[in-house]
This record gives sequence, structure tokens and C-alpha cells, in this order.
Amino acid sequence: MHPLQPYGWDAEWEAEFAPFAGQALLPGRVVRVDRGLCDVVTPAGTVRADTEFVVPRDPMKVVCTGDWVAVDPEGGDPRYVRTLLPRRTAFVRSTSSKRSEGQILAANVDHAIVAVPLTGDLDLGRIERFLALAWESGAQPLVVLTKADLVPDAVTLSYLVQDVETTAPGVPVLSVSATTGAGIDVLAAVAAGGTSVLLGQSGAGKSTLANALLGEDVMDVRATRDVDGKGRHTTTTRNLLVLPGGGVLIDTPGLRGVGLWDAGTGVGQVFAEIEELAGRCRFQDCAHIAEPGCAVLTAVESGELPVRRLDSYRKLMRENQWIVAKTDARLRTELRRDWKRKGAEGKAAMEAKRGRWA
Ligand SMILES: Nc1nc2c(ncn2[C@@H]2O[C@H](COP(=O)(O)OP(=O)(O)OP(=O)(O)O)[C@@H](O)[C@H]2O)c(=O)[nH]1
Ligand SMILES: [Mg+2]
Ligand SMILES: [Zn+2]
Repeated sequence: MHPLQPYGWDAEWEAEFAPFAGQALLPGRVVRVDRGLCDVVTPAGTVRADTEFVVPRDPMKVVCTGDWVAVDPEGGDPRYVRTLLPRRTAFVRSTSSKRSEGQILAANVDHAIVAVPLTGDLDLGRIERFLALAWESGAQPLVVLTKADLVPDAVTLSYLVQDVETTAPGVPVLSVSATTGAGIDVLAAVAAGGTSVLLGQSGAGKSTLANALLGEDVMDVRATRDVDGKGRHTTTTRNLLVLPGGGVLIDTPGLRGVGLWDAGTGVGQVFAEIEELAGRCRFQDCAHIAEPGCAVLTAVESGELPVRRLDSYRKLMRENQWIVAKTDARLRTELRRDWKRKGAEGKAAMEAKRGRWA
């Protein structure tokens, strides 16, 4: 067995890495990133590596947890990451409203697990926002409602699950409790199929779930001081963990919120039923405000579509259009093309390497 197989190494990555194998570089997966340095697991063990060489001020090429890279086995400590293999998927949010920059939270993820605590009121808008980015990432989203043991009875629990289900068409919704163990087996089965990332607000119980899936206390867990998620974050780095039942899990620090980042397609998927209705409006460019023959408004009037959903759809669409307009569209198109241009990055890295030693 290839030593990286538990980390998700497969025939496709092997093919992707082939050009670098002949150049005496090592393949590896980034298991942690901390201020420009990352821990990379390679067939020769875990090495600490500098990522600076591959990231010439391009936020989309900042090496992040989950990335597959080629590491130079020679050189001191830290070593150098020579190239970033093209990502299959990437979860990206915008860093802040002031600076329009994307931040990659996890790469090469198959399941984007949005952890939502069943304590306090369910913030459906926040779930929709996370799901838009999850769909956009290319991963399959999953909502995990945590701390089910704190819900007083089974009927209440089933209503809460239903509420989230109607908010998340096409997305599996699972309730779990790390305290009683309910639902953990189902989650383990999902997580066994590839790489999963746990996302959500601080205190949602992400690290507790990670420990439950690991079967041991690897991640620090702490009681949150306040319920609105503004308290201290327990987890401070993104960590990639190999699960005993198969699969790889990335635990991330809590996020108070996520800004959309070019997530038009993702927003459309979160509100699939609205987009479906919109296709039946009389006018093709219907804004669903007061137009005659508007199927969306008809659905709101009949009670079929909650007005909250329509408001949320409008809000996220507007936010997304704004961020897209604000950022340099040309640059981002190039970036995207770049992601798809397999192997090109490697070639550039090797040319740079040659130049460096010339
Ligand atoms: N009752 C109950 N409490 C839980 C459960 N899961 C987690 N908790 C508690 O919730 C608190 C926060 O858990 P963490 O796992 O640290 O939360 P987190 O999402 O990793 O938080 P950050 O690392 O800050 O993002 C801790 O006090 C846990 O014991 C559960 O299933 N039931
Ligand atoms: Mg944590
Ligand atoms: Zn309409």
C-alpha cells in the first residue's frame, strides 16, 4: 500500500504528480498550516515546509490544509513546497467586506459538513450562506445538527430537522449527539468516503465530533463562554486527521460568518426550488417583485414558498453580485482557468527552480 493512501492518495493524484516524481520531489498532503509554514505528510514522514515559494502574492495559491503538493526533500528545515497540484475542490470565502479577497479554507474536500448546534434558535440564513459556499466548492454539502441530546423530545427534534431540510434541498440533514453517540455511525460512514471538512461557528461541537469519529481525544474541546459564537475559539488551526474507519477529516476553527465569494451557482443550488419556480414566470427576466404571471410570488401567496426563503435568496444574490462586481472579473477568470490548466503550475515551478540555481 502507498504510504499516503490513508491520506487520500489515488491513481489520479499519482498521475498528477508523475511529472515531479522524475525530479526527485516528494508528493505530500498538507495537514496543517501555520503562518506561512505547513506540515506536509510525505512517504518519508511529516516535514515542515515553507510555502512562500509557490505563492507569489496570489491568495488563491496560498497553500492550505488538504492541498496536495510536491516537496523538495533536500534543503534544511523548513523544506520547500515546490508546487501545488491542481485542486479538485476548494472551499473559498471572502475575507472581509472591505478587502475583496478570497480565502481558501480547505482544499480537495469531498464532503463539506456544516455543523449547526441544536441549542438556541436555528439561524436558517446562516445555514443557507454556508451551503451556498459548500455547493460552490464542488464538494457535496451535508448539514449535521449537533448536540441533539439537548433537545427536550423526539418530536421537537424531528421538527427541527424538517425545518433545516426545507432550507436545504438536495442536502442530507443528520442530527447527532457526541454525548449519547446518536448518529455518529452514520456520520462515520459518510466520512469514510474521501475527505470531509467540518465547518461552522465556534462552539458548534466540531472538534467534539472529530474526537468521536477518531475514537480518542485528539482535538481540544472547551465549553464556549457565550452562545452567540463571539467567545474564544478553541481550535485555531485547520487540521487534517486520518479516521480509523477510513476517510480523512479536516477540523477547522469556528467561523462567525462567511462572506460569499463568487458563489452564484452555489446560491442557485441552495434555492433550487425558487430557481425552478422562476422558470415558470411569464417573463424570462422576471425580478419576482410585482410582475404579472410571476410563479415565485404565486408560490409565496399560496404558502408553498416561505417569504423568508425569498428574502434570503434576494439578499444572498445581491451580496454575491456585489462581491463579483467589486473584484477584478478578468483576474478571477484567469485564476479559474489556471486551476484547470493541469500541470502548468508544476512546469512554472520547475522553470523557476532552474532559474534559481542557474
Ligand atoms: N451536550 C452536548 N454538548 C456538546 C456536544 N458536542 C459538543 N458539546 C460541547 O460543546 C462545547 C464546544 O465544543 P467544541 O467541540 O470545542 O466546539 P468547536 O465547534 O470545535 O469550537 P471551535 O473550536 O471554537 O470552533 C464543548 O463544551 C462540548 O463539550 C454534544 O453532542 N452534546
Ligand atoms: Mg474546535
Ligand atoms: Zn417571477
